[in-house]
Amino acid sequence: MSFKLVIGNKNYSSWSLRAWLFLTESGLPFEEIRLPLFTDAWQQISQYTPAKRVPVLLDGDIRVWDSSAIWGYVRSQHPSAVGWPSQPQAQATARSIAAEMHSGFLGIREQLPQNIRARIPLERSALAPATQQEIDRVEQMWTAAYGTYGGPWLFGDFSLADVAYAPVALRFVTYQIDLLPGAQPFVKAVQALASIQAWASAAAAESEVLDFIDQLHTPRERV
Ligand SMILES: N[C@@H](CCC(=O)N[C@@H](CS)C(=O)NCC(=O)O)C(=O)O
Repeated sequence: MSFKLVIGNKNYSSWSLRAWLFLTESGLPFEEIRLPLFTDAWQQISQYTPAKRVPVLLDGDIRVWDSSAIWGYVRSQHPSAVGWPSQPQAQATARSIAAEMHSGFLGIREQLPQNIRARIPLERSALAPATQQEIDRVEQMWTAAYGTYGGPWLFGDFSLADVAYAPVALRFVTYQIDLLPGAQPFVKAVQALASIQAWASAAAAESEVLDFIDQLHTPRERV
């Protein structure tokens, strides 16, 4: 039986994108159940997960929620699904930075929320100092990964670290964040991915608008 994946809006839901990208790049068939956030349809989320958050994976009667639980569960059944680099140092760093994303970067999440179809140019200096430091950290880790492993992805082959950071790359595109040259190859690699282009087209075609995201930055803050 194939999987079903409950997701939010493609434009706004970065955790949905991670689970979707993981399954898609793993070549595993699945059906999408889209529940746009904070609409009447969103109320159905309680029938899928007590946590009331997306993504949720349905495998028959089995439900798995939280993106990292989803790829852990799927990989236990499909070991060839997208995973971690095999070389120990690469794997240690890949796991660490993916965990860093999962539990941190609150400034980026709050000030640069996912909004794939929008273009809202911001100066880095207009952001809170903590957010600027988080962008510095992401730039440093991407630059170090490309410097060490040589691309085309953070650790050579496409891995769960790339899944974890793909939505961050798209946020930097939305807000036109001026990145150091060493961090740019990752953004370009993400934008060139056919699966990401398909997701972005679907995001652009969605009709729901979340004002608290689209109106977050006042015209004065915009470049
Ligand atoms: N750590 C969770 C985060 C899930 C999450 O926060 N999802 C957001 C959408 S991107 C959500 O469902 N928000 C609904 C709400 O806050 O009520 C994961 O990895 O799946």
